[in-house]
Amino acid sequence: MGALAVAALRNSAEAQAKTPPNIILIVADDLGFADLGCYGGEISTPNLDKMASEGMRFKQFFNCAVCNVSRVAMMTGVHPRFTGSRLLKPSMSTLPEMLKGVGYATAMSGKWHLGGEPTRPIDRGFDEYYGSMIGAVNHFDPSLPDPPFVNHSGPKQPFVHNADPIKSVPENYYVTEAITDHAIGQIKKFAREKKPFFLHLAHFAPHYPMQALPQDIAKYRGKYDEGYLVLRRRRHRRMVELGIISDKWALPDPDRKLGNWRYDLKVDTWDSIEDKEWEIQKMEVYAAMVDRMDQTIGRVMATLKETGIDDNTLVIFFSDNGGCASDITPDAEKYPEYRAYNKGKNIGGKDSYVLCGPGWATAQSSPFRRYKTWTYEGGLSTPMIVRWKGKVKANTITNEIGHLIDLLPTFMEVSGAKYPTDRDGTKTISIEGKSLLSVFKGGKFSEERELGWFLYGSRAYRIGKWKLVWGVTAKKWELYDMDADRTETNDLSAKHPQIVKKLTEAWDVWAKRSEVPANQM
Ligand SMILES: [Ca+2]
Repeated sequence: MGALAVAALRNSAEAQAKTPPNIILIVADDLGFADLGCYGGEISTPNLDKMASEGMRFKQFFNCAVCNVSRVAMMTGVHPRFTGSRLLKPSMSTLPEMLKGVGYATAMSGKWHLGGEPTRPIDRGFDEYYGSMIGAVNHFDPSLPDPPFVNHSGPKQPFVHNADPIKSVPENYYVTEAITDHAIGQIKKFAREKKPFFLHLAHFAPHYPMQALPQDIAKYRGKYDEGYLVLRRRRHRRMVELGIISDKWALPDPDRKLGNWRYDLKVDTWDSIEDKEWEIQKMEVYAAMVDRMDQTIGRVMATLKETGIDDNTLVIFFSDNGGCASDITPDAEKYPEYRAYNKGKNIGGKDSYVLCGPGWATAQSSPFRRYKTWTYEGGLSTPMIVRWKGKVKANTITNEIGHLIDLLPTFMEVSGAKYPTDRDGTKTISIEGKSLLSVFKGGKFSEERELGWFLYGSRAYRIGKWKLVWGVTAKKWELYDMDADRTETNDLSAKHPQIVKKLTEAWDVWAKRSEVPANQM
């Protein structure tokens, strides 16, 4: 081959390398660490499993333990700031705002949960939005209000297409399918226009209410009759076999209720439950919701192939927090109303409204302690799948530590975008995440990761293998060696006071920077 031919080849390779990839960010809502097949679950998720087999799975990827806090971290590349009425602040630039700076088209389908005007998706960088801006919807009709025993705050008309309220939905509507249809429409449009794009597909599944299509529920009838502890153990074993977790870590029993707080809930023994059918149905419907989400992700992946953009599209999937224990328990004031509302109804149908509860949440977040809102691993660990053909090696599992705040610097690096130093005259907060691109390519971080968490009085701080954690009702610092004991069963705080001191001081600095209210520090 002549020098000119070599140069031409090189130029073409460089040109290709310089074409920024399309980015699709798919987020599940309240999906636990152990739900997907490729993370040890028994729920049928062939499309996500395929994505994993064609890409990379993270063992240690972290969110912020609850919906809206995770979403602001994911969108901005910085740890949330906990003061003020809005999490998304003028001093924070967003993923779509940044990517538009290098010519990306942007669209979002699904759950926003970062407020109405002036922080709607269309105010904060998305050219196109279809979905609901509040935290939970009726999956068969997002235009319906909450039943009287739950209350999701947010804008008055949260269900919109761009700025226009949607007042009703067609027959046979199901939100998981509808937001997927919207996302696929956007992908096809972008592919025709040959523009790089950023698409955020934010599922409402499997967040409560437990509502799913009858044909999907039918697949799971009878699968959960043995109860949540059997499921927690079964998933644990499967995760060990898959190499997702270490067999050296003990599988703890569910945490005991330590105080009166709405997310500290008692997990009853299976034998003690009288109305087992009621319990079982919750998980059957939950599994069906995850199953349908996976089916629709299959449609998205097929669209990438059909439109010929499969090779240059980076697809990422994760969950915004661990399994959700939220429940209206028999001792709650609203319990009679809750049960009366669902009486005689087809559980999982449009007219029912059921929460999954703490028992199943401990199985969803197997093998870890606690669940959504807690800073133990069950609250803030998520499956994380990255697929980027030719860039991310197929069927790999990394043990590197990643966090939602890493997405923005990662997308900067892959797109060549610059992080704005100011937004409309407001100086922006400097990025706190690290690009994951080297990890995607099989590398390791050269320095120990350092990450902090705060939520509803729970706290945590991680430096390298050490994690310091404070449960809101445990009210003390616990120290764990995450290499030896990621299931947080062997508290080493008494043995290593110097490490506790170092991490406590680091948490204090982090908490000040993150504007944790002084009375909670
Ligand atoms: Ca969530």
